[in-house]
Amino acid sequence: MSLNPAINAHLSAAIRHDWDITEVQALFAMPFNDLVFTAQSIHRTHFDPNEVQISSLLSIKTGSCSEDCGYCPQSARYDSGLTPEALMPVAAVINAAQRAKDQGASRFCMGAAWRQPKDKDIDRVIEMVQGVKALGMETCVTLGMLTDSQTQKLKDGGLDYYNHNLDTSEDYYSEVITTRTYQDRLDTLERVRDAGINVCCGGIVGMGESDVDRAALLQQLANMPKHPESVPINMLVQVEGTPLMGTEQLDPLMFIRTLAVARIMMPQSRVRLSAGRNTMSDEMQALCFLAGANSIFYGDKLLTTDNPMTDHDQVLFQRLGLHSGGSSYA
Ligand code: SAM
Ligand code: DTB
Ligand code: SF4
Repeated sequence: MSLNPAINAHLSAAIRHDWDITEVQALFAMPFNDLVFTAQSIHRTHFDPNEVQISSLLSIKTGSCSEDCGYCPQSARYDSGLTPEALMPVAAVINAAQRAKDQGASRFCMGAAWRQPKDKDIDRVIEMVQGVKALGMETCVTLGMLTDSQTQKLKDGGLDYYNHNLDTSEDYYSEVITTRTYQDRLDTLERVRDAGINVCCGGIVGMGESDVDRAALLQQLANMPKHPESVPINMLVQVEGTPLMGTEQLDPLMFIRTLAVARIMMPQSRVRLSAGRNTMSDEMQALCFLAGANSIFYGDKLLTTDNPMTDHDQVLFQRLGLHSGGSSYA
């Protein structure tokens, strides 16, 4: 059987960093079956197709954030009913990491509701990183914008991954966040990359963005000099009190297309089916894995909102014949 030449071209293509927006739009416009087939075929040339990397999240500092991200329940500007919490003690974080490891997570991601950390905060976060690493887990932190010296301290402290999302396209960014710029995000990402820390960078869909915004987000990620090792694709979790509450729901098939296009453009990255799983059916998640997602957030909570229960995920993995494992080092 001969393949459609358009599919064949993608299957034999080298790793690229020079995507044109029209090429990305053409991927999104493919017939659904052709798109998912192409993504799954590429996935299989780089990864075990039945293996999913498992990360667990913990909010180590919750709420009272000075930023105005329109999706976020942790902004001090919105009344989401959240109880703010100061930076956690190190021992409590390590206990939570041990529980996540016991449940099957290989990476522990610690998130703080900061615009940017203070230098004294970095010292405590490094103690957390070292304690979690001592359990044999990979570490990831997401703390907001970093200075050069903070980035270097995290690298020297042994941090494996830094999460910093672009969230959306450059054009749509200012519709969602006004207290920092897209360029601020790119600058922190460059610092993290230059320091030799693995990059975890993705975005959120379902925020009312257009088709071209989703294409431009993936173009921006894939045209970085090196692809992020992890690419979290979040479906907006709508939280009461935030400005984006009530946004029109994204077509679930468009979410799957976004994962598939990410897989095609960043063949060696871990593409993570991230926030939003709590409202997705098992069948929808199965299609996400078929489209090339091979990482999830696991554990009953994301940062402040609900995620599927661990026993439900364990049954889903059994039903799909999936197993956990792997790291995102390509
Ligand atoms: N404050 C730091 C920052 O913004 O970089 C780190 C924590 S922040 C909560 C991490 C990421 O969570 C955001 O960049 C965003 O992509 C994601 N996020 C926050 N609220 C979300 C929501 N309601 N739905 C989906 N993703 C969300
Ligand atoms: C990412 O891309 N998604 C995670 C993690 N990186 C930090 C956060 C999702 C947060 C969802 C809303 C909440 O639970 O507060
Ligand atoms: Fe603060 Fe991060 Fe939430 Fe924005 S996404 S309000 S920076 S915690």
